[in-house]
Amino acid sequence: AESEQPRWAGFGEPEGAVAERPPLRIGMVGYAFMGAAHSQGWRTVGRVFDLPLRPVLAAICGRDAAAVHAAADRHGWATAETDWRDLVARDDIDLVDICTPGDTHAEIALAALAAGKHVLCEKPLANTVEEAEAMAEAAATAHERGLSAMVGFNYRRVPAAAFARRMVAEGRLGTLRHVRVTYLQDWLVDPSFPLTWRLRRERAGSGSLGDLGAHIIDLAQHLAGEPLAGVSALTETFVRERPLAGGVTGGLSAVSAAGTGAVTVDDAAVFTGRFASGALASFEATRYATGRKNALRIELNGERGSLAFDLERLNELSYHDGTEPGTHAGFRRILVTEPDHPYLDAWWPPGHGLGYEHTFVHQARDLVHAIAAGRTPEPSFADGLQVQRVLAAVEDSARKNSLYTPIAV
Ligand code: SOE
Repeated sequence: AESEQPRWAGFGEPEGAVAERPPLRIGMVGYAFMGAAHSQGWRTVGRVFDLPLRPVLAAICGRDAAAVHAAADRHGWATAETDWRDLVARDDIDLVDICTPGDTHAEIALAALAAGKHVLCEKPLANTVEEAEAMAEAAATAHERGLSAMVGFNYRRVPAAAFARRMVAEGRLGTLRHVRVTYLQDWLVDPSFPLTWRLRRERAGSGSLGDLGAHIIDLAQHLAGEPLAGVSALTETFVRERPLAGGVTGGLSAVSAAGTGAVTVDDAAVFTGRFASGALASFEATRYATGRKNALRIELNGERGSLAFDLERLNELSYHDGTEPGTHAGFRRILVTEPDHPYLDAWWPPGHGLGYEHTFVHQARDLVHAIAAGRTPEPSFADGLQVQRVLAAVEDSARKNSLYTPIAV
């Protein structure tokens, strides 16, 4: 419910009888980077937003007993499990939150839905289209039993990105002509960075493409309000051998090495696409953009105006109103921190700004509302499957190289 007055970060009077809200008991699988981010989301969401259910951090799960107990203690989970099957079998868990590498998403999600749990699954939904199809089908069936399943494309939940969606839907850009997206990181530039699970196809499905490309495919389609109709792609693996990671499999953590192993995923993907409406799109996903840390940038150009967003300046949106006289027109900065902007009525006063972690709070908020209302959450497993199909099309196009025309020397 939207309050008439903003309640800065829960400082106002909560609406309704808080004590009477039924609990939503969460069991989370995985406790590395995404596990920490989701924990922040679940821990914070009920303090900031008025929710119909009360999230409870019931159990966290990971294979290493000592590490998972330490994670439970650090992130505020009541209990710990070392086998996800035990977590899924518990009747005091209502929702299973999957924060593991892609090779386990399908198995855990299918078991959780079959056991009557709601599911939140990290992106990309799966490692293959076949797995994603099974997951989307199971989610659709489970929905008839009152269960909700959501995929974690958290960048939709940056207030500026959500506001950009609203502006496009209002028609402020008119007919879209261009969608230009890049997602640039640089943590693989050093060739001595070890071979972590993200660099192995059997664990991660693909490389920059599934990790970063999935985000920008989802965001581009979400902002444009329509799916891609086709793609043409190039992918590359720049460093094909890397030191073996000794023991630790953390995605971004440097660890000691013993020998080398083959990188079996793409390091970078560059592709173009066409929306059904005819708008053209370009995409770049790489971990080799020296100096770029988490630069997700998107620009949309339409007949009536343009919008640009940069995740490294995530409280801002750049907007050009093409209907203004040329003498006065130009890109202007909208500071997306007003209570009337998405999610911001519950946070801090204008200008105080949010960050990366708040996207996980908003994701939790939206999922709790969908569960309470019996609605299919967005992005749904069907949306995750559609992104998986785009990822597969990109790989297929890159493999065939069919539209790539070499220049004569
Ligand atoms: C690593 O490249 C990573 O953590 C991704 O896996 C996340 O999805 C992205 O949000 C930030 O970078």
